[in-house]
Amino acid sequence: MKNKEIAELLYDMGELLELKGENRFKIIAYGKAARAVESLQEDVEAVWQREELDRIPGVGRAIAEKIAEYLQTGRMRAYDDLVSETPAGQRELLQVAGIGPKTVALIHEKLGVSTLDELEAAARQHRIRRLPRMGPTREANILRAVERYRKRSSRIPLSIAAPLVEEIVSYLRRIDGLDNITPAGSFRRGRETVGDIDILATSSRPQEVIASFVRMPMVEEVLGKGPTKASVIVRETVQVDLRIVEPRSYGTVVQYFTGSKEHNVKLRGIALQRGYSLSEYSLKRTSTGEELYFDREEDVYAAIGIPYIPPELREDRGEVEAAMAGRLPHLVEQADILGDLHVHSSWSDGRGSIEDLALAAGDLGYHYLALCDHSPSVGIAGGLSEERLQEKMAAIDRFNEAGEGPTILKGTEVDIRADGTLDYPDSLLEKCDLVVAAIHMGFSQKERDINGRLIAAMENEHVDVIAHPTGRLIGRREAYQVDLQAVLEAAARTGTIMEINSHPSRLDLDDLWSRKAKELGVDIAINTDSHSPDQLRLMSFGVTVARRGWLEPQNVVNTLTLPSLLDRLGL
Ligand code: DGT
Ligand code: CA
Ligand code: CA
Repeated sequence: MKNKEIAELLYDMGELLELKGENRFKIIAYGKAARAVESLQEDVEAVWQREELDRIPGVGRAIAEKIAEYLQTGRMRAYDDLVSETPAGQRELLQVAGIGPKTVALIHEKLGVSTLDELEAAARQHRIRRLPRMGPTREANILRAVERYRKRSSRIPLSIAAPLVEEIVSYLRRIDGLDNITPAGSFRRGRETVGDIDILATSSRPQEVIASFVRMPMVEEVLGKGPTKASVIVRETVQVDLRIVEPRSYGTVVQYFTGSKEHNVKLRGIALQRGYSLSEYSLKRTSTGEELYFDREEDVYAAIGIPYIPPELREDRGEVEAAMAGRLPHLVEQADILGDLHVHSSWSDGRGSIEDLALAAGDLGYHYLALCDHSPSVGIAGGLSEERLQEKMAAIDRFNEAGEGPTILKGTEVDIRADGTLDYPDSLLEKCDLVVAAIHMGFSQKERDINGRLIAAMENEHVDVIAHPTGRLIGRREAYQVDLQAVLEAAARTGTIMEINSHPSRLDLDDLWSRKAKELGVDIAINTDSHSPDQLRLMSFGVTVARRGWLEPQNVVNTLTLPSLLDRLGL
């Protein structure tokens, strides 16, 4: 349904016209039309098909034509013209909360301010407060709004979003009268960063749920609040939208707000071909106008006649076509994971003993766990000398002989030195059950050198896995210069396993490269790189990346049973 999209466009038109100093009636007409389209009870596209756009109260002839143009061509020339006439800086100023066309025009005329930076400088120098209708309070508010706008334009990493979602959802679940609840949007699809957090719920007492939501202790600002929805800011910059929806439409609403927008466009197209118009409220038979309601998302896909598409795939990357052809992958699940092949212990910089880690792994139902502590070069992380590694291997043998709990594999995370050699001699690596190799230093080398290091490591017959292949830390450190295509081809050639590192700050390989690995026939290990027993639970983030990369259990080595894994490792 394009109602919201068109309403936004009309609101923007009104603002841009006002900024331009256009005729007041024209400006008012756009605002009125925007509200009319926004509150329309049916799909604006259906009204257009009946050629009744100009019969919507508040929508005149001229605006009706523009809406029709947009529905037909996907563009509105009048809007495009206005946008190109308005300086980009001024358009950005309109996006700052509390700043409208009047203010933008005023500060431009009186202070020559036409960009965000100039506005911030003017506010800091107290030049805003002296303008008519301004004053110190307004000036301070503008400054805060600018700061918030700046922070808000950056996306929120999963490492921040995930615990917040968990906290908010468990808070809301405790409210009386709350029935269903689910996160939707990019969070549900498992994207590595989210723009904002969308939560959907059903309740017999929506008003009370909304009231409790905006009163949560973590809420710092309420952006908007209505009878069935509210938006708040938590942790300074994170926007959370809650919608309470009708139980009978829960399935279509969850489908709609899970997105992605591109997936939904594709799906609606397929629905139309099959005689249905799909909206967030219902699936309507176009021939009879009969509306079908679904309280379960699975039933929406079934009614359209295609298999259920898991949220992680809904990015319009071929999933709708695959579903129609009956070729959706059988995505790997957390329950398929039988062990973790990259875990640190208190022998190096981890916090758990062999026993602690084995216990935690047992709780997760794992069959095996590879303890991969650092090698000597990584001195700050307590890298083990050759002697210490031998001692640790003996300790693991003693633990396994006792025979309680998962099997501990004797591993190492050996550093790939700047010259591409490994930080332990082959004679020692040979004694390990599992050798994980990774780059920890020399990040600024040229791509050719980095690739040379990784490929040299992969060519060593003892190296089984390359850990966190790009070295990125989301939001903190860019990947080193690496040609992953060439690295993955080398992995295919040498039979080296590539890691999906599950730490929410790493997620490395990412979804797209994981999918590329699968296409090239490269095996994946989903590992946590845990530094304490509780971090073993981070596995779910890696599984999500794998699912977004279309991986199936057979692509992931740590879904193998212990004997098959040992076989794969040549043991
Ligand atoms: P984000 O928040 O930028 O990480 O991405 P999303 O996907 O969570 O997007 P958001 O929060 O703007 O909206 C949530 C979902 O709602 C989105 O994935 C699909 C649906 N949606 C929102 N606006 C539109 C729209 O204008 N058209 C369509 N088809 N779907 C929309
Ligand atoms: Ca979102
Ligand atoms: Ca949203």
